[in-house]
Amino acid sequence: MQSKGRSRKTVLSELRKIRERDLRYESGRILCSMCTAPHSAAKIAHQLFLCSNLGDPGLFLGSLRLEKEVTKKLAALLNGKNSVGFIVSGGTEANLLALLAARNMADVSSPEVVVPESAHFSFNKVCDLLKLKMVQASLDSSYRVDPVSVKKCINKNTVAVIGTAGTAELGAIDPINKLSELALDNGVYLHVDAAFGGLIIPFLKDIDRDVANFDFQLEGVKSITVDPHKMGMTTIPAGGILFRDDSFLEYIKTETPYLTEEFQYTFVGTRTGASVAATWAVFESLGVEGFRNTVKHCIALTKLLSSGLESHGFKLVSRPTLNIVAFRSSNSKLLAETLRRHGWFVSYVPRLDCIRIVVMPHLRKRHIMAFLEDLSKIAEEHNIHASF
Ligand code: 0PR
Repeated sequence: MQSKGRSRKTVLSELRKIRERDLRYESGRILCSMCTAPHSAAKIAHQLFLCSNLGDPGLFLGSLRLEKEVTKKLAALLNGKNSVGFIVSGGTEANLLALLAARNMADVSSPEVVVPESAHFSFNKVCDLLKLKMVQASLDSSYRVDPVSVKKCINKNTVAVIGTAGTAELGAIDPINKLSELALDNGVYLHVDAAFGGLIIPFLKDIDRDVANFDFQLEGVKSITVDPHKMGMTTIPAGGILFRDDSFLEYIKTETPYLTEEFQYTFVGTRTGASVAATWAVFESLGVEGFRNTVKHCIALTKLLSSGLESHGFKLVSRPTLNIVAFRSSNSKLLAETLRRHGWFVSYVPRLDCIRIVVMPHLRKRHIMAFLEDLSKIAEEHNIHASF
């Protein structure tokens, strides 16, 4: 650090310059992210609550009220009549809290968790931290976890089964109803990772899609991850964890002797109320109708993109259920790298040897059309074939 401070003007102008190096969602070039540009009301709300710390909620009663209201709204969307929860740092922390509850409730000496092969990598971190043995269940031909494989993985050490409603790689929805039956039959905890899908699936039935139950309507579901900082269009950090009822909180609480509240339930101590206020602002501004329209927009663009890819001869890995499109070419890794060099940021998924595109609300029809045009040019120039 330099000995004397610089003027506010110089500091901020330097920051503005540095920010030019960050990509902007509005450019339409970010095709690999599950985050998006925050809603305009979210940006203002975030600023308004910049000083709020939900780690010591007794000082920030307004922010605490907003967190309660936001989690209540999320719970209502996911049919959790008695659900309680928190807005946390992200899906990773939400998954951590769920498995912490499951592990502490079960109290077995060598705990194991059954995790689909398609589960998000946050479970690797969580299992490592919580010293849980991760047992992988295999997938069926549509990349959903196979309940027969899950059943085989369950034994006396199993403390939880994980299902994903909207996998990170393909947007696939596991058969949560089957997992719920298995969980109930075997007396194990079922956690649903709907970090991405939780703010899409509830609005799909209003479009033209019939998606099976994945939420608290199913008795076996004990907790759900649902992240406002993904399809919730709020500011980062805003992950969400919901438990079926408040009895689960007993297993994740930590005493905080000298704070304004007696216990803390999140992993992170000092945590912002700003993104909670931002989430509240988005929910109030959009309502169900606004979310439905956003989901409609993303699904329409997903269709445009997948049919465009198919008409160029590319093969889809699977028919998109949500707003994620995955496709293959004769050299998907090279194609992804080359696209990035041309300013199109797509993901390459090694496990499936494919390119993944997440069709988020910041994308417009013109971005999809421009991408498809560049894609075929780039593929041709580099001798990469759509069909192979
Ligand atoms: N569960 C699922 C199903 C997820 O998709 C993710 C993140 C998580 C849990 C973990 O959530 P946090 O990252 O909030 O802790 N999925 C995205 C992904 O891996 C995260 C992401 C977001 C990646 C923006 C890139 C990016 O630009 O694709």
